[in-house]
Amino acid sequence: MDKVVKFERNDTIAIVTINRPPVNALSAVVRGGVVECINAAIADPQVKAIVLICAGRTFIAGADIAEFGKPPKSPGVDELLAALENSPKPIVAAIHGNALGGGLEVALVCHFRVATQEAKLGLPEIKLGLLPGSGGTQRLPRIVGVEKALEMVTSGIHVPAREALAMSLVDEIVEEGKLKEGAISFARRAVEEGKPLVKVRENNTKLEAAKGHRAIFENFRKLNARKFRGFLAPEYNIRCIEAAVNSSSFEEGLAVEREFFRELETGPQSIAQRYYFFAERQARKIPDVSDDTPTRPINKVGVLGAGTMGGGIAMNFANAGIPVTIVEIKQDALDRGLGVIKSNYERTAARGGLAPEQVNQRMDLLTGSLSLEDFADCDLIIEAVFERMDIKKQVFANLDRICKPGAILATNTSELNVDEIASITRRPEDVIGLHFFSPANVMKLLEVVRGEKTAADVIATSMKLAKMIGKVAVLAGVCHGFIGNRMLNQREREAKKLVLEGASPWDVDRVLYDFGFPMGPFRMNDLAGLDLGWVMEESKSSTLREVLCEIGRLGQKAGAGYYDYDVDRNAKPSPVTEKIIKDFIAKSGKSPRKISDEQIVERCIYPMINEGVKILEEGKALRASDIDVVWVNGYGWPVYRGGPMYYADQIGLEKILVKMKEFHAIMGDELKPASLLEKLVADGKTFANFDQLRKSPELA
Ligand code: 3H9
Repeated sequence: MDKVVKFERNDTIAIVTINRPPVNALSAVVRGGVVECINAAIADPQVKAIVLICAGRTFIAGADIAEFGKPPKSPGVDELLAALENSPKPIVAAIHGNALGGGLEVALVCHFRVATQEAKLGLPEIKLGLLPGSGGTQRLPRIVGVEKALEMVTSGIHVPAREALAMSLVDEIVEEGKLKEGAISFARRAVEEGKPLVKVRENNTKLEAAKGHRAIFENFRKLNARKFRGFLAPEYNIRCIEAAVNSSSFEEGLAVEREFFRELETGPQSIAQRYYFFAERQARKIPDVSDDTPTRPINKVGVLGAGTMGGGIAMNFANAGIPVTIVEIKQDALDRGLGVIKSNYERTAARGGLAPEQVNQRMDLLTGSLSLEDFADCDLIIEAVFERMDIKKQVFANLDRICKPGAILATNTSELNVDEIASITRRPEDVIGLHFFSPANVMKLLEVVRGEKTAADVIATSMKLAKMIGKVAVLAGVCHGFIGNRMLNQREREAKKLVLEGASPWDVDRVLYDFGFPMGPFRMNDLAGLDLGWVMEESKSSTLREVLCEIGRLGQKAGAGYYDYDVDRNAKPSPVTEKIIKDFIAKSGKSPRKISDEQIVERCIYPMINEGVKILEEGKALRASDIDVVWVNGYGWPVYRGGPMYYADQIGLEKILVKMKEFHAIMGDELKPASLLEKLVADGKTFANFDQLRKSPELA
């Protein structure tokens, strides 16, 4: 077997190669191997300079996340960094793929850095609820300045090599495929020219400008308050950069970083976010669809419907360079749809997110048509038409007639029965649900809905394609509302019931906002429009929503819904809504009761979790962690709470069961505890145990 870290010599240049797939993470064996090889290179009198390089797809992508929270193994990262930084011979980090987190921190203690054009560099620890814990917060601002460093550590952005060069984060760009030669040549030049051995820690020039300017940090906090809300790590990252600026020595700043890192690492937010990191990757694995399942080529996509959903879906593929045919019924709807897409791209370009020529390149990939027949040469067709079974069936009968053999026929339905839709075709094995979330060009989640007869290669292709277009895919089975909406329906129903029991819509919204959601259910309903699916002629004044619609309070767009809205769309509690609620309660003959914030959380969240368990027991989700991935990506569940099923494990399944039994006794069968929940509690198990058992059935 190949050594994890290998030492070789090219004349006077030592090459230390890390080969630890998949991403050369800094696990103990890597750290040990690098220290050993660097020491060997230093001791070798023939060696004048050293190149640190990685095999496989990437440079070091960070610390080994699986090692966090476990007893430390020697040598530690600090020992490794010291060996590199204090080397009396120049060390050149040769970067391809990604240099992330601890990987970039390693590169920053090397005396020089070269990178391929495609390489990306960043400190993404924030995404794990952490901060760069090996000097990154102290060294980065010394190279790129305080403002850029603040932005990089709090966003976790991966900076492309060209930009990194402009910020002096790398010293030279090397031709793709010639990294080793380029790094060796750089190392030779460093020796020949007697380049001084740069120690980033010694350079304070870029920090001086920020010294004593507290406003830089205050403004940054203010500007990002909304984005950082609820998270601990952004504030700790900022404080570390402040420490870099204001400490009397590098070591003092480093000590601050170490202390904050330890606090975050052992805190509940980072533990939840690390769980989530692996959950997202686990979701790609489907037990009966092996990784080597052949996939179908997707060179052209068809999208039926140029409305908000269809347009957003089409943009995903154009962004990935895949041509799309968009079909609409009427020319004006098609023109409008394409116009909206163009202005979306133009807005992104105006913000600097796209080069102007890219707008045209992407628009050129989109072809509008009024004829379904134009789907004949598409490899994947996604329909985004009105949510009605009869309409969907008609569409699929046509697609079956028109589309070439082997084409994947996908429905974007958010709740309809995919098997029933598939049954109208002669090829149900080619039919799948691809449930995008609105706005489809922005939202990361894709529920991939597997029909009873969907072929394995259709599933494998859909999962692969999702990654290609930057989506996080989760496999769901056919059931009403699939994973996400099926659980959301529980929350919606209970929130509305709570309001008729005495809680105000603003109380419910405030509690869920404080829990970490971007907005509560009533604000969300107002935003979506209360008239969604409502018809005046059929309205019976039997629900709060119906009454609001009947008097024209259709939501934010009408300036009034559950809330009143001012011209700037700020929401204010509405006395009109309050009066209607009061009348409803009076009519029911019950008295409003005082409902605590804790009760609101329990009533809104526990039934959702209970529904999640039912989804699991019916096999409609593969794992509890898949449900968490759906909720974090599609419904704004705060990632620092892991997801609803992870959250349930933290508060204890027994507590949830007790409450569900209470709700069931008072409110009937729609709140009946799931039998799997009862079983897990009886066995003293958690959802994490459940997933573990699924992974290794022999343990069950
Ligand atoms: C850190 O560095 C802290 C320091 O500041 C201080 C230390 C003291 N560890 O994502 P993929 C696995 S914190 C362990 O599908 P891609 C991943 O689970 C770290 N495992 O590939 C998956 O395994 P499996 C800072 C890791 O090509 C496989 O690799 N760094 C790690 O789509 C492939 O991953 C980060 O946060 C890891 N660090 O994307 C970077 N990284 O096949 C985290 C990956 O069994 N990583 N794995 O499911 C990434 O962002 C992406 O993996 C990357 C590649 C962009 C590199």
